[in-house]
Amino acid sequence: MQRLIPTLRADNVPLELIMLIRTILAASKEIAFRVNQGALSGVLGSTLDENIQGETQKKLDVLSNQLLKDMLLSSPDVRAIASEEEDDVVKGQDGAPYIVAFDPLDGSSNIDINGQIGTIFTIYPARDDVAADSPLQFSQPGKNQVCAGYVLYGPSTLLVMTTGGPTRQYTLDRTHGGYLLTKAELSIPAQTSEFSINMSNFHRWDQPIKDYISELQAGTEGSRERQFNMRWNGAMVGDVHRILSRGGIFLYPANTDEPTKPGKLRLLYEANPMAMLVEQADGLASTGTDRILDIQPSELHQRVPVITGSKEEVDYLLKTL
Ligand code: P6P
Repeated sequence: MQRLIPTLRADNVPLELIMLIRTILAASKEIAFRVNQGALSGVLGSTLDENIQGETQKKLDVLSNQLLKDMLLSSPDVRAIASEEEDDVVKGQDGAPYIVAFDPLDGSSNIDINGQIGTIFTIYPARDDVAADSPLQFSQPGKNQVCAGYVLYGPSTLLVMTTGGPTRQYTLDRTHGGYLLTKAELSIPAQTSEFSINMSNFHRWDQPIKDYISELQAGTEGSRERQFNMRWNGAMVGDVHRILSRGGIFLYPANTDEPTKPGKLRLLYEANPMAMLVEQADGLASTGTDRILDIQPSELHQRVPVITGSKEEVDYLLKTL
């Protein structure tokens, strides 16, 4: 099996970007170790603090964020970073070529129940027309991303990543500590019989979304040509990985009773990287009205509704909205 670096070289990825990806993955290996140690590493449970999202921070959230922050800010290739766990942009090296945004541990409510969790990361070219630590560094549409990926801490530790070409999957080989290529080109089936949504919010959705989900529930007893099943991981990284692996449609719609909060998922370090991974694997990623990768961000921790996955199923829903 091929190791990671030769595949990046074969994809003509610039050396500075390869070095930056290696830095991110070095942090991921330390996080994977702590996650796998679980209660033995003393990092389960919550802190007494909240992040800017108003979410109680888990000890592993804080540890993962600090690991990534320390490693990235010491990289000569990083001009600035943004994190779900940081209120503001953090300045790196003046003149460095890239900026990095990340959700250090997505799905952290799964930590204490040994569920799937993951690190989501995205890399953009740094902007020379604004200050290194300006939030405007990250006000670039997702189509500007030069790399998007996640590390899924599950039964095996998987890296799923694209640098603009195919979405590839690598598995962490613990014997020698490297990521080995295990799927050269992920491709999402255009059709699916599996949907992914938090049904407890049903009463809060717009009517077209309610009608669509009710249609999936009815299956062949209604207007659809097949029966549907539902999966909800509570961690976007796990749900999107299932969709990249076998198809599906994932939805986190806006809740009508929260007009100032258009959905729960953050554009910069959740929706955009996942949208790039899905599109490079033949899927679609929309807010319901716009292609996610075309959105011009207006603020660092901006939230957006997300509908993503199997092309024909996403298209079918978008036509009803
Ligand atoms: P809910 C995790 O907190 C997250 O940001 C995503 O990873 C996940 O898809 C979603 O929130 C889960 O939200 O409302 O089901 O807890």
